[in-house]
Amino acid sequence: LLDVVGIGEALVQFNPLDEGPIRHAALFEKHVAGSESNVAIGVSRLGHKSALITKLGEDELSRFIISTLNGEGVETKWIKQIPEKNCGIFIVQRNYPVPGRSDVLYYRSDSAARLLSPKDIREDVIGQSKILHISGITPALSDSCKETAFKAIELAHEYKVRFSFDPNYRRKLWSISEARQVFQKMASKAEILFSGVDEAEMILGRRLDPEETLERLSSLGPKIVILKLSAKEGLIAKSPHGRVRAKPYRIPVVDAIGAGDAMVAGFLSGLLSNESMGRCLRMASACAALTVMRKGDFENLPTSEDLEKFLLAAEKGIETDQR
Ligand code: KDG
Repeated sequence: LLDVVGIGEALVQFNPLDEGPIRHAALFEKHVAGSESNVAIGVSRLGHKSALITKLGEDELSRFIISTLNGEGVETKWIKQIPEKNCGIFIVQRNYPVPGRSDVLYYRSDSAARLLSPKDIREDVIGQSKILHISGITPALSDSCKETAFKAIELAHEYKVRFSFDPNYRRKLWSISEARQVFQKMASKAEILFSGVDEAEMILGRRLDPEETLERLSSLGPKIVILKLSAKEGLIAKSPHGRVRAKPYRIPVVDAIGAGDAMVAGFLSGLLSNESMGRCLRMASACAALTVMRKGDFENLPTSEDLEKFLLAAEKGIETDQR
């Protein structure tokens, strides 16, 4: 039995030691990244069983991804390796040109993951999972990736598997108008929907206040909606148990990439452990805070024990206010 199965591209991230324009960066750290891969690692660290379905090459970087996932306890046996393809990679540019923001340069247009097709989705794998998680990055990769996502969602419905969706809009992969239609469709099929304020605007067609945004998003279908407000405002959520809010933890930000996935992992872990909505949001917020404190999307994701220590310390007010 699986707690969470993710479907999407795992990539290698090169993150420079220096901030500023990439053309002047000389030394890089190499990390495993990719939205669903981050979520799969995150929930595994928190004690749940997860798997990633994707395609990779047989190149050294693809091997690096597989061994990292294995090392993190993520099931990799359904990952297919295509001999003539490579994995995708991306390079992070931190704090330039906008201080406090990271930008990315993608080298993924011919990656193995673009070849994912509905045939790669096994009914028994979806059927044995409690949660199917897919980000809006997967349908942006290719038509066959889009079909794959919808095939998996259809199976999830058939088997009463909870579908968790995070639009994760990536403007370098597709236009707002292309993404909007797909997001609306995926959001309406989701049981758990994570959304940023801009993504909610894309889905709803206009910007509304947070309360109304939550209301409208949940009227599309999802039982649980988590709205990511700004880094200063934190998270609010609506579920059949009511509305809850979590303030963000104040921590020094090194690289914000991966925060959304960490949040998803923390939230889903709370949900899988039948925690209250308030506690699920605090777990989500804590995972996001920890991950942005260093480079790499997943390395700082906590184990349950470390998460507990973080939450306890935060409760006692042991925070560094450096943001
Ligand atoms: O959420 C973080 C991911 O966006 C990052 O790891 C890379 O998957 C990625 C993407 O497509 O941007």
